[in-house]
Parts: sequence; structure tokens; C-alpha cells
Amino acid sequence: MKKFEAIDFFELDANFSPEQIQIRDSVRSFVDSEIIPNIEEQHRNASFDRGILPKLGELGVLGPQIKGYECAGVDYTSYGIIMRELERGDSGLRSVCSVQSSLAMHSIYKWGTEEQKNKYLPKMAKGEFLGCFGLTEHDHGSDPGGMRCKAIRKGDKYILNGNKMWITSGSIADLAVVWCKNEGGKVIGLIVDKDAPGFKTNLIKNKFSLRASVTSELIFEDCEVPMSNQLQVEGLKGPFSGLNSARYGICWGSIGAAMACFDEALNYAKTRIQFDKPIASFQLVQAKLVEMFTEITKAQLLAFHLGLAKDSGKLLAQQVSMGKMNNVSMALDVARECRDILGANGITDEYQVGRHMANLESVNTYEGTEDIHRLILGQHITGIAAFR
Ligand code: TGC
Ligand code: FAD
Repeated sequence: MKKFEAIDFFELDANFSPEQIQIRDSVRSFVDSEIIPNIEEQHRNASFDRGILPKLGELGVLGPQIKGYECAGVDYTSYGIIMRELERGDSGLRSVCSVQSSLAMHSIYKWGTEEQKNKYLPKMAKGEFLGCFGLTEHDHGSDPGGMRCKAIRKGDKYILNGNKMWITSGSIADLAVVWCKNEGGKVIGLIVDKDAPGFKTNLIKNKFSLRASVTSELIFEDCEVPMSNQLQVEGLKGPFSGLNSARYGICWGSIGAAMACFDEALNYAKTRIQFDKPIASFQLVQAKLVEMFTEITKAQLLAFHLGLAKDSGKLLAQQVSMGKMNNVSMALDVARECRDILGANGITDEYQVGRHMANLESVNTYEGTEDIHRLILGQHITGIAAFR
């Protein structure tokens, strides 16, 4: 297989520090050696290799943005670079790392007690513990504020009842950060260990998207959670603070998937002969390649600027919404166009475009659908919330 060539038309990587370049190169070569050779098989069999977790821990990509607790403590541009390189391999791989880093670990780091941080974060950074994040329910996806999952206090425990749906890594996680309502109807966060009495999971089967990542239902039936596992926050700002970070990572990650598709389609177009010529020599094919090259470059500029803003502490959640909405939609369009350039070959898993295309359908939906981010921006511009 030809070596991957990234797009960097505006030489953005030249702005990276030596440490950021080193992070880019080490994650890129990890993806080449550990992910690319196995991913089609895993996608075909809908399997996730848990053995990859300690390797990801050693690479330093689990909770890399967290300072202390045996985490790498890198800046947010580096975090973005990591997500871009991982998603070049597979969106499911990036998903597992996003959920671990920005949703589960971030929630514990931001809202946890010192005891909770010391108990969970070092093991999660090493890949010894895998976390998941339960916000969505069957009947409450875009509108998580309507959640029904409920925790009632009983002595020094909470008794948790309800379900969470579409939870990445749910069935294989060692702990779940679960958002539910207390008796007063306030949203609270609980860390639920996998062996908590009354906690079980169901694997969601037959997905056509993110097949190499586990997606599950979490079921709580009089589940006992010690009070000491409660996070120190009330309200939706609890889960949303992690979502801001995970959505930012997706702004970069989606570029990785788009670049993987573009690289494959460009190579294909240069070698596929029709009418006695490589198809890359036809103007219509060149127009498609140029359009994709331009859109990927624009998305890179957007992600790069979001990284600078995040590192300087000035990033607005609405700016992240623009990045998530634009970059995932761009990546999905690129994957579909690349699939077209590959003709019939594009529908087989001998090539990666179909896998990325199917994965990106999930990425466009989770962490706030494309239209929810459109409405968040609509509210920002007009001052009027159009959700309800
Ligand atoms: P609203 O009334 O606007 O806000 C309620 C409270 O939340 C605060 N808040 C935020 N805080 C920090 N960052 C943000 N981005 C925030 N957005 C809202 C807000 O300030 C308020 O706080 P307070 O103290 O005043 O109570 O909320 P709403 O109920 O009207 O909902 C607004 C809406 C629709 C934008 C929001 O609910 C939304 O974003 N919906 C999308 C749901 C979503 O993104 N779900 C993600 C689930 S997790 C997931 O998908 C993981 S995929 C993992 C993988 O990568 O594999
Ligand atoms: P709905 O909210 O029912 O939306 C359906 C359609 O209606 C969408 O097109 C949406 O844009 C549109 N819509 C909804 N409301 C409005 C409105 N007000 N105005 C206009 N249009 C609207 N969740 C977690 O908590 N943790 C996870 O780890 C997790 N992992 C996931 C992994 C995968 C593979 C997938 C697919 C999802 C995952 N999710 C997770 C759930 C994800 O966050 C939700 O699917 C997402 O928030 C959308 O919710 P929904 O599927 O219920 O769609």
C-alpha cells in the first residue's frame, strides 16, 4: 500500500512546535503499524481489540490534555493533532479515545473529588481502565435536558434507575460517567463501576457505521452507587463541559478521515485508466479533486485557529459548533465524492473510503447533530433559540 501523504497546502504544520511535530509523527506511525493493517478486518467483523488500550496509553493519547495524574498534559493544538491522526485510521478509534479523554476523564478531572481523580485517572491514562459517558437516552438525544434516568438517595448510596442509549464503549467499559436527575430534578453526574449491583449493558448489533467501535445500551435497575461516586456539579453544564472538548477534537479528527479518503482517491485517479488515459487527466475528475483539496484546506485553517483560541482560553462553544458542523459535513462530502471517484471499487472494503463514509454518518450525528450545531449558531447570531 502506498504511504499516506497528508495535505498541508498552507504549510500549517510549519507552525507546530518540535514537540507537536513529534506527536504528529509518533501517532501517524502508530496508526500505520498498529491500526491500518487490522482495521478492515475489525470493521468487517464488528470487533474492537481491547489489547490496543495499553498501547494507546503508552503512546500518551488517553487523557493527553489532562495535567497531572500521570497524563501527558499536552496543549489543545497537540490534542487536535492526535485526534486528526487517530481518525485517519478510523473514526471508531478516535471515538474510543475521545470518550475516554474528553468525556469520561475530563468529567472526573473537572468535577471529581481528589479521591476520585487519584482512583481513576492514572489507570485510565494507562489504558488499564476504560470509561464511557452516558448522556443520551432512547427518547432524549438532541434534548438531553428531558432525561428520565433518576437517582434517589438512600443512606450513603444513590439508587439509580433508567437507561442510557448509544453509548460508545458501554459494554466493555470499566466505569461509566452517567448523567441523571436527582430527586429535585437537577442533573447530576455519577461514576458507576462496571460491577455495581443492578448495572448491566446490551451490545447494539448490526450497525453499518463505526463497526470497529462498541456501542451499547446501559441499564440501571435499582443500581447502587455510593455517594462518594458523585461528581461535584449540578446542571447540564456538567456534561456540556466535556462535550465542548470532545466536539473540538472532532473538528480535527474529521480532517484525518477526509485526508485518508482524498489520498486514496487521488492515487486511484492517477492510476485508473479509462478511455486510454488516467481518469485524473479528465477535467471533471480534476474539478472534484480540487474542490475536495480546497475544502480540506479550509477545514484545516478553521481547526488550527480553534486550537489557538482554545489554548489561549478564548474559545467560544459556538465557535466549536461551527467547526464541528462544517468539518464533519465537509468530511462526509469528501468521503462520498471519493467513493464516486473509485467507481465500483469504492463500494468494497478493499478500499477505505466506504468505511470512512459510513463512519462519518455517526460522527455527523453524535456530539450534537449537524442541525443542532446550526441552531446553536442561529441562536448566537439572532439571540433567539429555535430548539423548541
Ligand atoms: P440550555 O438551556 O441552552 O443550557 C442548559 C445549561 O447548560 C449550559 N450549557 C453549556 N455549558 C457549557 N458548554 C456548553 N456548550 C453549553 N451549552 C449549554 C447552559 O449555560 C445552561 O447552564 P445553566 O447553569 O444556566 O443551567 O440547554 P437546552 O436544554 O436548551 O439544550 C440546548 C442544546 C440543544 C444546544 C443542547 O442540549 C445540545 O447541545 N444538544 C445536543 C446533545 C448532544 O450533543 N449530545 C451528545 C451526547 S454524548 C455523545 O454523543 C458522545 S459520542 C462519543 C464518541 O465520540 O464516540
Ligand atoms: P434525535 O435527537 O431524535 O434527532 C433526529 C433528527 O432530528 C436529527 O436530524 C436532528 O438534527 C433533528 N432534530 C432534533 N431536534 C431538532 C430541533 N430542535 N430542530 C431541528 N431538528 C432537530 N451519546 C452518549 O451520551 N454517549 C455516547 O458515548 C454516545 N455515543 C454514540 C455513538 C454512536 C455510534 C452514535 C450514533 C450515537 C452516540 N451517542 C452517544 C448518541 C448521540 O449523541 C445522539 O445520537 C445524538 O445526540 C442525536 O440524538 P438522537 O439520535 O436521539 O436523534
